[in-house]
Amino acid sequence: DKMKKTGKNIVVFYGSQTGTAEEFSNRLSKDAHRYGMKGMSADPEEYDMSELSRLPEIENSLAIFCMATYGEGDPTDNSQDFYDWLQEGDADFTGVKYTVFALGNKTYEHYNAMGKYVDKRLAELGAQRIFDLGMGDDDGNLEEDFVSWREQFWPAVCEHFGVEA
Ligand code: FMN
Repeated sequence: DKMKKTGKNIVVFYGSQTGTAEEFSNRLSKDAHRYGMKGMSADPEEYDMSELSRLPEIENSLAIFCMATYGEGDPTDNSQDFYDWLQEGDADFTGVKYTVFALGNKTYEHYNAMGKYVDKRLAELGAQRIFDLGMGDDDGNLEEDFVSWREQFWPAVCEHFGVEA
């Protein structure tokens, strides 16, 4: 049944200013429990991001990034350090499996710039994208964008890990 333990770990990071990305992150970590996976929602400011590539169970782990964009395509305050560190380019994400859900608003010039950046940059730094970038648009229906991404995401994760959906 769905409550059996799979030994898979999901950590969901949120770059959030007014709480939406954090809420999505919390929902995804709760979802994980329903699939028998460990789930944890985390503030990148309070997590040693360099730990990610050193996780002992890296092949059984997945990092999800719910990233909002502000200003001129800028990160949120709580993801600024993470962003700066990614830009420096000496981080190594080899072996890290990930996916990104971007939160933004298409009326801005730099639509979902932060989500797009993280999605692209992690791949450049050696991480393995296991599901396509989700684009959430606050000008349309952000909740619907999130729900439809999430509905496709979970079966893909289960298939990737070889666990029952
Ligand atoms: N969305 C974009 O795609 N690009 C932007 O440059 C951008 N700038 C914003 C600036 C302000 C002042 C505000 C209020 C929103 C902006 N947005 C932009 C939209 C937010 O990213 C979107 O509302 C998101 O859902 C907020 O997530 P949060 O509640 O987790 O902070």
